[in-house]
Amino acid sequence: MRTIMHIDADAFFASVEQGFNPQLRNRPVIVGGTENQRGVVHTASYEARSRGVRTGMALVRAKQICPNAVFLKGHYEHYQAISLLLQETYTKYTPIVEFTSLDDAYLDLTGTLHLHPSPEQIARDIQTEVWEKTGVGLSMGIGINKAIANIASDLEKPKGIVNVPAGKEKEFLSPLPVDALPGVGRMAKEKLTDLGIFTVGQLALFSKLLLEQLFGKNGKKLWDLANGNDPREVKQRIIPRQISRETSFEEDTADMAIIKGTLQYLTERLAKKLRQNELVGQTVQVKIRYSDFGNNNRSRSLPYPSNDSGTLFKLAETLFDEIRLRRVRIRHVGVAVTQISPLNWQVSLFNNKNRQESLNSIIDQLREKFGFTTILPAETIELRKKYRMEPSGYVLHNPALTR
Ligand code: TTP
Ligand code: MG
Repeated sequence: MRTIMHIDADAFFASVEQGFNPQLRNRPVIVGGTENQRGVVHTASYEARSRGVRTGMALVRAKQICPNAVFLKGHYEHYQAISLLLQETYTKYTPIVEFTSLDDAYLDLTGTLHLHPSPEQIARDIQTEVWEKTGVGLSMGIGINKAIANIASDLEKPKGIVNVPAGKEKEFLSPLPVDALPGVGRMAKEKLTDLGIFTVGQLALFSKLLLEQLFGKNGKKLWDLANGNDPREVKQRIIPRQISRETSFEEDTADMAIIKGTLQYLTERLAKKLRQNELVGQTVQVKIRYSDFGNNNRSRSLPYPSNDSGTLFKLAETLFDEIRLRRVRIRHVGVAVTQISPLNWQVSLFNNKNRQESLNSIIDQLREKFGFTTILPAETIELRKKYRMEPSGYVLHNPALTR
């Protein structure tokens, strides 16, 4: 029997802002942009939520219903710094911590419980430590698997601790509405309502076979969730601050086709890494080192995070072109992304599952099967003059990977 804890920070971005600036405490705070901007609410403090402000709402609308709110663009570096502190705190209790976004994580406590009085005590200790250090409240759920822990952590927000003792899963789930289950959105809920299914308990008693016919593969998952089963393991995962790909040229060069081709190739590798780990990055940085070891870096953010090599390279190329190149040969180039977040996390706000994404997943599959060089941007073909090509990629002179 496993003991899994799910921890989700309350109104994360807004709580961090309130933690950093005491004048914002107990006031409605909205993060997403200034009040006249066209964007949407990324999150709102609980003071603003009580007036009806929600994630995804237009900022203009939020201003109408909560005129005295403080509107902020947000400070991603602060959220990342606090996330790091959360990481440090959680890993004191178990090494098996899986961050699924900056503010939400699963802890597998199974192997370390004997060191502590109870899982609830661990929850209270973590909650107190994080609150005192950062002013961020945490909601936590404890159960025999990820789904139970996740559902439990959501029930008594903010600052709730909900423990579902082993064996009590069905009792716990049964009265909840179907959309308490992870993955059940508006559409699925409507479909289930049509079938006369309103609660998880009703769903658990429904025919598994029929659910499979109605919902395909997800039908089986849905039935399992409703019956309290979730075999997924907690995978050790933290969200990296930065992922970069860099290389030094064998001999310093001024050949633009080679330099840009290399930059594009590195971006291609970087994007593959992001997609492999189901991450997206919002800020792109280009790094250049000259033969006299002078450096030139330049970075800028995309309007929304991406893991598409074309999108990332377009910005990287612009940055490269903007760096006024000195009349000195180049010895080293690199590209990096920061402001990294998990892919699924942004879906609700930036719903752009499009042709490009489908194309990327086909490219990834082809490369998985036949090697990385099976498909490459035409411009990087220039690199064949310089580098040996193997199925796994160009054999770069002195490649450097950093995280
Ligand atoms: P959530 O944990 O979903 O929301 P929250 O922490 O603001 O509020 P709750 O108390 O309900 O947990 O997301 C964490 C942060 O991620 C949130 O503060 C803002 C950001 N975010 C986005 O940028 N885009 C999104 O689509 C969502 C859902 C969150
Ligand atoms: Mg949260």
